[in-house]
Amino acid sequence: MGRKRTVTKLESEIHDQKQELRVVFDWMLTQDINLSPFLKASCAYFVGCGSSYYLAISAAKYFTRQLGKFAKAVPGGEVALSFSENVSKQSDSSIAVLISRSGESTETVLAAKKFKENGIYTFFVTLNPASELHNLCDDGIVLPVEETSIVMTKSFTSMLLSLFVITDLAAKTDLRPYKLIFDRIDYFFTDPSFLDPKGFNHLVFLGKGVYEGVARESALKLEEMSLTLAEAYPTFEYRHGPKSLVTDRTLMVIFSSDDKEEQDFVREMKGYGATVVERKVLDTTGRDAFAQVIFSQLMGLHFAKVKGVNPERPRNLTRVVELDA
Ligand code: F1P
Repeated sequence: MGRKRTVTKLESEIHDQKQELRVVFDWMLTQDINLSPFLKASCAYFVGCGSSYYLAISAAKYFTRQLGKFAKAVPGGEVALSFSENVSKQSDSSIAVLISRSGESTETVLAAKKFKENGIYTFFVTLNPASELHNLCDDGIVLPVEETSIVMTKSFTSMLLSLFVITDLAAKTDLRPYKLIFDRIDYFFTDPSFLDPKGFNHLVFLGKGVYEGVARESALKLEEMSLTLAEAYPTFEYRHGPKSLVTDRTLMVIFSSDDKEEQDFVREMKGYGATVVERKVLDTTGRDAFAQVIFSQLMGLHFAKVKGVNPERPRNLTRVVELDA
């Protein structure tokens, strides 16, 4: 009889999402979030580092889509150290949304301080109630999610979901489509073991609109978990140069719809020899983006396993990047 394989912390955090995302959604609806700063703001900055920055990209695009307001995602370090290049002087009527699992990433904390010094309203999203970000910001939410791994998985999906829900509450959008997404949760857990990492030497993730952040986070998952170099672009940017790299050893994952433009793009890439995996979007607004990244998290685990890399211990990486002040 074979020995039973133990499920690692990281694996269970990934699989927890099947139930926990629903819990986060229901919890969000019980929160009495003050939406007026979001409604009053003429523009919104979504700020974070690493995975939290990538989710900021998707959150900003969803915000613009649903509320029609300008929104920009900026890495924490850019706000902290290059403020005037990133934040307009006419920003006093904007809102800054600071995103951080730990609430302690130095650059995100410094960014919050900069926004405050410049009279900009700050709202945090974190998992850590005892964090500096929580103390600093004007308002925010601490999600009821625990994650101990170095690599961010359910913190990414739940923080992105929470920002989608806030946006939808502010826009007074119908929330019923979330139910359809949860009903189809198994789709996001598609087993990626049909992909043989040894068959490829070039890995690309692409997504347009709200899915750009998902593509970028997907590449980061492959890098952190399996030490595989991966590229990510907004889908149609890939035609403008990077496609020169495509060969029959390219694996391309595209978060795509059946739109003619995207299907033409897929055909073109297949024509260059790429193996294209299409992850079909399930909602025309992009609100399923929070869950689409789960496939890439599973890919990270799978690639790590085949390559003999420990996904729990990404090389050189710590759970939080804290810099000396
Ligand atoms: C963000 C982050 C992660 C990265 C690593 C270090 O942290 O950069 O994206 O994977 O865990 O921290 P946080 O500000 O969201 O806590």
